Amino acid sequence: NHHKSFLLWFTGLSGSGKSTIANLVEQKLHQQGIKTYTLDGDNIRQGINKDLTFAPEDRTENIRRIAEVAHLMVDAGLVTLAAFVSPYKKDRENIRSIVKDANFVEIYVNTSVEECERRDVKGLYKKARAGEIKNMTGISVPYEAPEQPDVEIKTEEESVAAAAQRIIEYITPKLQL
Ligand code: GGZ
Repeated sequence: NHHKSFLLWFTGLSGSGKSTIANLVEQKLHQQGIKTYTLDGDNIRQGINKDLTFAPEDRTENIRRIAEVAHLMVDAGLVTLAAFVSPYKKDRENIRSIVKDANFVEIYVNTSVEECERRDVKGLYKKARAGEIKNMTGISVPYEAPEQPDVEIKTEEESVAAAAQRIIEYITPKLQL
């Protein structure tokens, strides 16, 4: 039952599919008897980070705190999943230095802004276009795409099931102590 622990970090635009894929990966890990925890906007931005906005400097602090929490979880032996827009390259490099490099897996959920806007699950893109939301990633502030992610998922070409399976295949050999 002993295995290495990891931080699986999902980055991508709002509505790209990060949480959906992370949730399926988590389910598959559970089926292998692996204990996990998933950090996402729902349990972080309403809790420890409820003082933070979407201004660039607050996003940096958001990611830093999440990385520190994830570090503790990885130390405790959990395979930790994190799904955050995390739009800035510097912030993602900082995660790698907080959690040990060998324990960090960067997963780029690459869905075009056109497709995210078409899906607009939460109506945020519409609000951003109407000027009701400032600092909307992909619309009014940039998303800095990873250049060398460990895994890249193109959701417009690959199903959620196939993407989750590919992530499992990537990490399975790394789980052995
Ligand atoms: C981006 C926003 C914004 C703005 C609210 N820009 O699809 P969602 O709803 O569930 O995921 C998005 C989430 C982004 O929070 P993160 O903590 O992941 O962002 S970051 O890593 O950049 O700190 C979206 C919602 O919050 N949301 N306003 N302006 N996403």
